[in-house]
Amino acid sequence: MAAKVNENGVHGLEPATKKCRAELTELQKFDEVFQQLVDDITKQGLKDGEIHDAFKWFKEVCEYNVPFGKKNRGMAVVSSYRYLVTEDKLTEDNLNKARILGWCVEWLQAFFLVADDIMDHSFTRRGKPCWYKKEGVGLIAINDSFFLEMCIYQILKKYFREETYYIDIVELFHETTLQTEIGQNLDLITAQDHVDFNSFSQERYNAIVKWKTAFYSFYLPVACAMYMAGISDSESHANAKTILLEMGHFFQVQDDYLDCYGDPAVIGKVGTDIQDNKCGWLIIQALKRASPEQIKILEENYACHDDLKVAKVKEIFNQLKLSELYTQYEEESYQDLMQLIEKYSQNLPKQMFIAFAKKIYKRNR
Ligand code: GPP
Ligand code: MG
Ligand code: MG
Ligand code: MG
Repeated sequence: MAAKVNENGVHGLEPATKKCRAELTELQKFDEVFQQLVDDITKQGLKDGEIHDAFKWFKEVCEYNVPFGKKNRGMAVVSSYRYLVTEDKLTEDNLNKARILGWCVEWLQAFFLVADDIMDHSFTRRGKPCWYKKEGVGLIAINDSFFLEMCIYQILKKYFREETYYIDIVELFHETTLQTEIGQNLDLITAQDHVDFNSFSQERYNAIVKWKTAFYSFYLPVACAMYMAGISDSESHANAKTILLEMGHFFQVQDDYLDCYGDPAVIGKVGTDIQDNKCGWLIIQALKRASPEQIKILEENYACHDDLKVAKVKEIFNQLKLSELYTQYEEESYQDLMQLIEKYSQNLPKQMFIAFAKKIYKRNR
């Protein structure tokens, strides 16, 4: 599979060389910050002979795992911040801080993904082998995942410790990590060993996606921007959360759909949800619609690392026209979200939420 994400240079970041600063896109400016952060994290360790080798390894961990994603989450910090403050606050210094916070979200994502790929027995991520699949890495990736988490707090301490909102942000990252771990647990315990469709329900599905995805992917980036903009009251945060958790729910439905129906060359990963016995959106919809005969076939073929069995499950999904159902759901979900934005944005800028939503609806990767 072509490593598409890497076509822009060694780190897959947008090239920014010949343009003057004013012409750089927001993404290029965001990308420019990354290498500095890697240097901040690794500079001291690389100079210390005793631990040099560890930091040489960690530098590669960061460069392999952090910068190759879509960067929607990281960029959302910057774009939300732009919506939340008045023009005079949009100084290069403040925008740079928002970019750094955005990269902290990307580091959090890398920490989760390195570990998630081990737990989900995945093969590829962002068009390349998963980190743990690389020769010489294996289960060292567990320690690397812990290291990626700690990078967040190194960065926050260096750039934000003098800010009034420092503790809010640190606590936000802690709380979000716990929430995601709760969701990951629900995802994993609902998928244990043998097929037991009795444990799969729409309610369980809703809980899994809220906790494993929505908090960290949607509420976190906007909450970072809100704290940076001086918005810390619980009502504003509760309103933002209501909207963003709904957006996160849709996003994970889409991830589950793409796991089966997405093009691996485009999404950068090969789906494993059927093999892994996941309580995903497709199987939940299938169980609501299948005949007793179809349920029997699903029971016999779900949760097996066997291509023929996976194909039989997909055949039932096709018979039940789940692809069409998804298209319909996407449309309805977008309309529902727009209504939620109308109702809950209140003092917060509606456009901030709409812009975020537009980035994720109708995506194919
Ligand atoms: C997405 O699930 C959720 C995560 C990546 C959170 C992982 C949380 C940890 C505490 C490790 P997924 O497995 O469907 O994502 P993907 O399809 O990208 O593998
Ligand atoms: Mg997972
Ligand atoms: Mg996974
Ligand atoms: Mg998935």
